[in-house]
Amino acid sequence: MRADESRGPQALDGFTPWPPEFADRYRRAGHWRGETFGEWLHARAARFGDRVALVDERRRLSYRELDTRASHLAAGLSRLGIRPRDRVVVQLPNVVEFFEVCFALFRLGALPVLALPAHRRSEISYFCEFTEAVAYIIADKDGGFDYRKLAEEIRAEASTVKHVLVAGEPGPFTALESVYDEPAPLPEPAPGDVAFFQLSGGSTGVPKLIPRTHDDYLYSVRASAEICALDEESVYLVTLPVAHNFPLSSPGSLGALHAGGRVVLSRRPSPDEAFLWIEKERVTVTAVVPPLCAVWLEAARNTRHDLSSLRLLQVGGSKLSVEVARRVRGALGCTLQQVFGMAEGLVNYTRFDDPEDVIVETQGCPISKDDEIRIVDDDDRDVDVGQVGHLLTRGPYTIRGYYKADTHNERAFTRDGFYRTGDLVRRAPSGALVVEGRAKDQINRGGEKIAAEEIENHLLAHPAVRDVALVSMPDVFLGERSCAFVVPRERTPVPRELTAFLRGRGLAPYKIPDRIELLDELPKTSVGKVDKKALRHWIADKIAQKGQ
Ligand code: OOB
Repeated sequence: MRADESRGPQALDGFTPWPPEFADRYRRAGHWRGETFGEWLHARAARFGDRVALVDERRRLSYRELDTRASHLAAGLSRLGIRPRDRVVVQLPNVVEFFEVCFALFRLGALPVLALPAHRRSEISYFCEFTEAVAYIIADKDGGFDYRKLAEEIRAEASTVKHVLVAGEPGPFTALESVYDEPAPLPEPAPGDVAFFQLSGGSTGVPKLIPRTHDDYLYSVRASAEICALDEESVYLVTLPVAHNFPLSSPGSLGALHAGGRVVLSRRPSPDEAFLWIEKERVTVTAVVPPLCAVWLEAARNTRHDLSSLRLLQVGGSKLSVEVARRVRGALGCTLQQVFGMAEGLVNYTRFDDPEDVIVETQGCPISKDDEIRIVDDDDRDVDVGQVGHLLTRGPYTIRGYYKADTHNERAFTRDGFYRTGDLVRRAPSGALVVEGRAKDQINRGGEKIAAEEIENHLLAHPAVRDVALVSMPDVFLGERSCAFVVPRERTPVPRELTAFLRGRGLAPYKIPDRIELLDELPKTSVGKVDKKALRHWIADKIAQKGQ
C-alpha cells in the first residue's frame, strides 16, 4: 500500500504537474508505467541477480547487492529522521555510493538534489537554503578537494541541514557506512511523485531546480536504452560527472542498469584513466562532451590500450564540430552518436541507421513520438521549414515548471506548457534538429553551463565594480570561454583581484571568468539594454587579430 496514494503527484509544494489530459495520454501510450525507482531496482535485482551492476576503483556490486544496500541505507536514513519529501543535497564523485544513496533516498521518498562535484559554497549553500535540505551527503575528498571543509562552511550557513554524511573518512561528521541498518517497512512514494531534482544550466541570477518524477524519468531511461540498443552485454563507462543528466539517463548508467548491463565509474574523464577502464572492463559505450572527444581522438592515435571493445561514443552537451565528428570512426573504430539534451527533459539522438551525414552534421531527433517540437520566431510564430528559430518543446519527460519559481516559470514556459529551451535550431532536410546558436544568456564552456546574470551579480558586489557584462568568447578547445567586461568605479581593480574575489565568494571554479576586460562604459542597444552582441564581436575580433 502506498502511504501517499491519496495525495497524488501534487503533494510537493512548488511542483507543477502535467495537466491530467496529458498525464492520461502518456499513461495510455505506455510511457508512464506507474513504476517507482524503488520498484524498478527490485525488478532489476530479481532479474539480473548476481550479475555485476556497478564497478568503481574500490568495489564491484551485483544487482542484488545494490538493491539490498539501498534498502539498508534507506532504513538507516529513516532512523536518522529523514522523511518522505525531505530534500537531501547529494554531492558525490563517480563512486558506487552515488547509486546506493540515490536509491536509498528514492525508496524513502526523500528527494536528492543532485549537485555537481565542481560546486562550491555559493552553489551548495543556495541549494540547501532554497530547498530547506535536511542533509548533505559528500565524499571525503575528490580531485584534491576536501568536501568536509566545504561541509563545515555549509553547516555554519544552512540552518536546516541536520546531517552531514561522508562516504570515506568522516572527519567531524557521520560516516555514511555507519548509517546502513536492518531494513524496515517504509512508506512508498507514488510513481507520479517527484523523485529528485536536477540542476538547470540556468540563465538567471540563481540556479533553478528541475523536479523529475519517477514516471517521467524512467520513461526517458527505458526509451533511451532501447534507442541505443543496450542489453545485458553492454558495459557503460561513466566519465562525466555521474549526477549529470547525460551520463545518468541518456541512456547513461540508469539505461545500462535497465538493460542488465554493467556500469563502470571512472573518477576522471582523461584518456589515461578512461582508456584503462575501457581495456580492463571491455567497455562498449560511453558519453563525452566535445572537447573531451577531441582529446580522446588525439590520445587514441598512440595509446597502448586496447579500445576494440568500444562500439558507441556518444557526444553531447555542446555543439560538436563536423570536423571532429568525421574523425570518430577512423580514430576509435566505433559509431558516433550525437546527443542534444537538457536536464529539463527533451533529449535528441542521432540514430544508428541514420546516413553518415545526418550523424555527423545534425543533433538528431527526439526520443518520443509524443515529444512536441516547435521552432518559432521572436513572437512565437512558427518559422518556415528549414529556418532557424527558438526551440520550444513539450512532452512526456519535459517538465512543466521549475521548482518554486512562479515568476520565472511565466517566462520559461508558454501558457500551453511548452518549455522555452533558449536554443536556436533549424530542421535539416532529414527532419533532424541542428543547433545553430543560443538565445539564452548563458555561456556553454565545453558543456559546462554558466548563467551570465549569476556571475554578473557576484562581480557587482565588488566595491570597485560599477557595471559588468559577461559574454562568451570563441575558444578552439572548449568552443566557448567566458569574458567579463567590467566598468570600474573611481579605483580600477586589477583582473586578478576580481577573480580572487569571486573565488572567495565560493563559486564553482568553471564559473570564474577566463578573461576580464576593463571598459569606461558598456555599449547599449537603441532600447538601452547592454549590447552583448557588440561585446561578443569585439572580443572575438580581438582574439582573431592577436591570436590570443
Ligand atoms: C545537457 O544538459 P544541460 O541541462 O547541462 O544543458 C542543456 C543545454 C541545451 O539547452 C543546449 O543549449 C546545450 O546544453 N546542448 C547542446 C547539445 N547538448 C546540449 N548544444 C549543442 N549540441 C548538443 N549536442 O547538456 C545534456 C543533457 C542530456 C543529454 C545530453 C546533454
